[in-house]
Amino acid sequence: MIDLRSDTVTLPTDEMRRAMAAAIVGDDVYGEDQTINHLQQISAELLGMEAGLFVPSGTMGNLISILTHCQRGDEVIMGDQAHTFIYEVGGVSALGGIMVHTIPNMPNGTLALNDIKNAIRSENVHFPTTRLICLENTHNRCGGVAITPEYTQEVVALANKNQLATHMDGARIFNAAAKLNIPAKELVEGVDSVTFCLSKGLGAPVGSIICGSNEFIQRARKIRKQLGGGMRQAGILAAAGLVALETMLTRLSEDHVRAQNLAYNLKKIPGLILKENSPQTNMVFINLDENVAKTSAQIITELSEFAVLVGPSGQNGFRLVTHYGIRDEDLLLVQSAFESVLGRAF
Ligand code: TLP
Repeated sequence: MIDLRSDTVTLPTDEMRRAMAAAIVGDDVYGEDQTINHLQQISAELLGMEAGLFVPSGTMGNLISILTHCQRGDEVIMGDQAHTFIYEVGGVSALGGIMVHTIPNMPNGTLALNDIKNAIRSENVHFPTTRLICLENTHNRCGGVAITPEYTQEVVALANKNQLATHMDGARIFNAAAKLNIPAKELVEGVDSVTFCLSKGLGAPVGSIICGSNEFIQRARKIRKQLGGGMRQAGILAAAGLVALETMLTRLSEDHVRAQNLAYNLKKIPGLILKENSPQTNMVFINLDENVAKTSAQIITELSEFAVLVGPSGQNGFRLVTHYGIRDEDLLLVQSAFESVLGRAF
């Protein structure tokens, strides 16, 4: 199978499996797992923050972060295309009683500063209290686009001026760093908390890290426990995360090049329209043109008969995500699978 549905499908490398088997572990609820402590420390250093916290998933990382920043009835401002708004099962509202105030994401993944300003509540007995602004980098639904540090700094300045906190869903922050060719810490300077994922393009089987100040992470640790996310000898998992940080960061730009090559091949096929400015990093977004007599769902099913798996995007489109499990020779097979399926579709 050539699996382009997501970079979450990556399997642990042999080196990760060896590290997992050899990991020194302890009870992490007591803070005694050396491997987790090491991973948290390395992660915090990479992101230029004081402390880190190992959590099972990106979804839980965002949830814990937002619950740590906000009280029940508080409001968080985020984009209407944010992963946290669309794909995290409404957890912040269901579990935290937190209001989500969405404003439109610009096509480049940012939020217009004016829209943020207008969304911040003034002091009034009727209003919820605005507490937090969330950004996402790279921005998944906006095409995997990297958000620049200059933009993030502007949002941080606006947040500071209004005594608001900022959280970055940095599930793919290292893809953004690779794309912009800068250290990841520059992308979160001044941000109060960030979640990044080890189990996407970095290939670890499980886990994400929240980074923030010592005080923030101490409170986040308690909320992780409250949600049932306090794990015991999870250094077994953290060991793979350490290998991910040691070995996978420098190769992410290979995925970006493969996404470019894939897009170049596919856009030549009649019936496919590459989304404007795609790809930005490791995600290719393609739509069907209106002359194609099949739905994208039918095409996805037919592609699977050629051992090619792609994800849906919107009503009539696809998302193809490159990762270290995709090799150069796979790209031609994907192209010919699309040609075969679309050749029968007019
Ligand atoms: N995204 C997944 C799906 O949930 C859509 C994917 O295949 O892209 N933030 C961002 C920006 C994400 O893209 C994801 C996963 C998460 C958070 C959640 O991470 P997990 O899946 O570890 O909970």
